[in-house]
Amino acid sequence: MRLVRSCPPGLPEGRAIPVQNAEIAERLERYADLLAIEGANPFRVRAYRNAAMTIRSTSTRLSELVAAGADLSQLHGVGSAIAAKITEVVRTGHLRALESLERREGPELADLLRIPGLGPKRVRVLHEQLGVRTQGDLAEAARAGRVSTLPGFGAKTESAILAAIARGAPARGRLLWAEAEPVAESLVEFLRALPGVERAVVAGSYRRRRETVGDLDLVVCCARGKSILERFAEYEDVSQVVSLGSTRASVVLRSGLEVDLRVVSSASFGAALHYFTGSKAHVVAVRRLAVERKLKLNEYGVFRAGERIAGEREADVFESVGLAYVEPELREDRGEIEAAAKGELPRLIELREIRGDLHVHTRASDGRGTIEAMVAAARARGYDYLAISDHSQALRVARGLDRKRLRRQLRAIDRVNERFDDIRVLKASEVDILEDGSLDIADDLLDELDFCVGAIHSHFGLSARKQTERILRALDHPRLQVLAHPTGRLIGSRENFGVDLERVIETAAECGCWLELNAQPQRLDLDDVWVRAARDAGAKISIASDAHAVEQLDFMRYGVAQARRGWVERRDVVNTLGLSRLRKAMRG
Ligand code: DGT
Ligand code: CA
Ligand code: CA
Repeated sequence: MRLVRSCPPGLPEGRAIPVQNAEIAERLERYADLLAIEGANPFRVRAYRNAAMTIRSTSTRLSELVAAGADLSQLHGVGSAIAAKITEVVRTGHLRALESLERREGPELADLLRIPGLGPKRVRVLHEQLGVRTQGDLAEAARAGRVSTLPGFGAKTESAILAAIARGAPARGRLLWAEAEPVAESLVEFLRALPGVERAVVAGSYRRRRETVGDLDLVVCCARGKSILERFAEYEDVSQVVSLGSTRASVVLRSGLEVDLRVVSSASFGAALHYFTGSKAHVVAVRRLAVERKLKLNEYGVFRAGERIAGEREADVFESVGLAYVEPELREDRGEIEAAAKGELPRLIELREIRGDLHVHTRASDGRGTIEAMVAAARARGYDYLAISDHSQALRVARGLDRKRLRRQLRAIDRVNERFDDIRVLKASEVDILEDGSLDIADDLLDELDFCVGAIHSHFGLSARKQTERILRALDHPRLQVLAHPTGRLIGSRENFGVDLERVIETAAECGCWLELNAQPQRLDLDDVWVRAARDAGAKISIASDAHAVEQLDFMRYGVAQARRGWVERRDVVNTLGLSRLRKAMRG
């Protein structure tokens, strides 16, 4: 395989496979977590987190760059200190700075951050005052009532902590879809190159574009099944072969990801693809329809009295039970069967219908690209408009722009607009919604912007009632055009900060404020269920990359996938409009 051939001798001891991007990113994130708990400079902490994010979302293997002697500090967000750490992980498999911090503070301290409501500051207090180093220590201290005696912790927090620990740490072991993508693509590429393989498709939750995947399920159509499965088990990225039969095999990859592979004949390929794409609930519901028609449906095909009437093509499987073809993203048994029976499925939004991006950053705040670079990248994607929306002054850790710097940026945007007539750069700001629901930019300055994107970046711990009131008050402001990442969740690490989304959606629909579907792979906020609720309530959606570097404009496709899972159509999404219709769609 490409990856291994290009890798020089001198891999970390005991390893047959180069260190992967996800592993490097995870180490940097852990290091950032521990630095944050220690109270290190927030800029430094953020630098590590941003670098980790970049590494997770790049398809270039850093191990290959290191092997080629490339200058890593050329990567966005990677300075010389971080470059040295990446090189160390690739060459040695270790990150000494992290390991010495872990020795000092306890290897599990950073895991406390996974408990909802515990940020670095609180973990530091728990660690310093109570000597807490693990979730077990914390549970013991909470049960003994010691947590509620600490400044800033009450009885409520104490019982919330206990409840969270009892529920178990939030989902681990699921990979973000975006992290699974390079793994899945390499595998498919490997399989398709094997002799006799006609088709190889990743089914399961990956094909349904769920935001995270538990494992990968591959369906391969091939004449020589057994030998293909043996070759698959020898794939260089495999660390363990769980099972190996004549039609199926399961392996674990070095990244920890499990892969199931089924080999099927071409006469069954469509049926197998449908079966293994799932979801289980969807397949069960389709099978029920088959039974009503006195048909038998399984992974080999659809049968009437023992005779196969469908199986080669997935669309025929649907047709045989009286359904229109259902896109994989909809197969969750959330009404798609009924809609397909009535011919009322939505015509889902597609990436090529996106005309611009309404939320991106530049190096003026915490982005890595200049305005010019971001605009060039947007033009390369054929966008009609791009909104520059750097942070406002309250978000100091992101170098938010004060009045003077924002005005300077607006003039710079004017100059860029004079140069191009195929794209319009819109003047925006990602304005902090302050604790009381007011905006972090004065009205007279807001008047100079094309529109503004409001966001919550502080006071995550307010009660649900206060948090909701805070956001409703912000929505009341006639200049607030988009509510960014409405729940604030980070997949796997931070839950919705408690806001009553139903009320927010209803209010947004009424007042004409758009709701963002933030396409960052760790956010995807609103999620599929809420974006569908927003659409059903008549709220308009802005699918936005929130790009902090030029290549992150491509996050748009993750947002579009999540929107499709939420039944979203072109007409629901404001950034499918041309510029003048977009302007007309704005508030007041
Ligand atoms: P995941 O891996 O947790 O992200 O989610 P899925 O949906 O990929 O689930 P997985 O990997 O367990 O199974 C893949 C598909 O195979 C699933 O969506 C439907 C089908 N499947 C697996 N096991 C069963 C089963 O016991 N009954 C039925 N009806 N279908 C199954
Ligand atoms: Ca799966
Ligand atoms: Ca599976």
